[in-house]
Amino acid sequence: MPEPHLLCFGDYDPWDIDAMSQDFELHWLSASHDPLDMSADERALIQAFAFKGHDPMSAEIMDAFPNLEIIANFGVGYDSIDVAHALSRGIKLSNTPDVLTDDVADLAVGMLLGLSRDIPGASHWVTSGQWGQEGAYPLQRTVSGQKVGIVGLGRIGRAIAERMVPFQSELHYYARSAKDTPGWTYHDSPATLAAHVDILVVAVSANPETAGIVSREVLDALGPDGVLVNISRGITVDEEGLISALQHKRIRGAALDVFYSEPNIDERFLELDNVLLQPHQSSATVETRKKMGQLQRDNLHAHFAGTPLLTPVTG
Ligand code: 8YV
Repeated sequence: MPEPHLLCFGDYDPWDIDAMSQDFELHWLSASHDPLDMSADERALIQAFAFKGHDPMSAEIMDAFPNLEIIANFGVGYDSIDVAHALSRGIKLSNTPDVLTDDVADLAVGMLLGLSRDIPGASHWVTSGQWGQEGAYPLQRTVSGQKVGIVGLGRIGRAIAERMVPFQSELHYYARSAKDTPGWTYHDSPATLAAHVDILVVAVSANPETAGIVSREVLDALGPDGVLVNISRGITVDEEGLISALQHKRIRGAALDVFYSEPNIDERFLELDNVLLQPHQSSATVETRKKMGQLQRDNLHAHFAGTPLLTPVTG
C-alpha cells in the first residue's frame, strides 16, 4: 500500500523525522512556511498534517488541501487550530495530552520557586563577583506555606496543585464547577480566587471563553503582595493589564512561560525587574518531546489503520 502523504508544520527533532519518514511520504513547507505557496498538485496529495507550533491553522489553509483527513497536533493545546471548521469538514483532530503533564507542572513549580527566591538574580550575584564584593544577596520571599490559587483544575492544574501539597500550601482553585478535591477550596470566579491567595497559577486551557480570564480586576484582587505564574497561553491573561500591574507594582511579580506574541514578546517585559521569563518551554524536555511525537504518530497510524484515535479532539 502506498504511504500516506503527510505535511509537516514546524520544527521536528531528528528522531521524529526518522520515525515519520518510515511510515509516511513526508512533505515540508517552503522557507516562507506558507502552505498556500505549495502547488495545487502537491496540496492535492496531502492526506494528513503533522502540526506543531502556534501559527494559526485556519479554515483557509485547511480548504486549500482538498484531501486532508486528519490534523495531528503536537501539543495538548489546540487554540491555534480552527477546530469548528475542521470538524465541519469531517477532518479529524488529535492532540497530545497527559504525556506532558508532569513536565509542565514541574516547570510551573520551578518558575514559582525561581521567582520567589530570585534564583536567576542570586546566581548572577555569585557569577558577577558581587557576593564577594557586596556581601549577602537581598532577602527574598518564602514559598512554603503560602496560599496558592490555580485557575483551571484540569490535568495540568491538578498536577501543579498536587506538587504544592508537600510545600504545605493552602490550596484554592477556580474551575467551571467544583471538583472532587482533597480539601482544596473552590471559588466561583477568578477574582474571588485571586483575592484569597498569595500565588495565582494559570493552568486553564486557552479558548474563546478563557481569553483574558486573568483580567485587570483579577490582577488587582491578587494585590501588591501577590505573584502570577502562567504556563497556559498568553491570551488567558490581559497582557496590557499585566504589564501595567508589574510596572506599577500593583502585583509583586510574574513568572511567565507564555505570551501574546511569541517568540517576539512585548519589549516592556524586558525592562521589568519583577519577572521571570521563559521561552514557552514547559514541555520541552527530550523525554516528553519524544512521547509527544510518539503520540502524534500513534494518532496518525490509528487513523490510517481505520481504528479510533487515541487522543481525539472532538470540539
Ligand atoms: C507545544 C504546548 O506543543 O502542548 C502545548 O500545548 O504549548 C507545547 O507543548 C510545543 O511548544 C510545540 O509547539
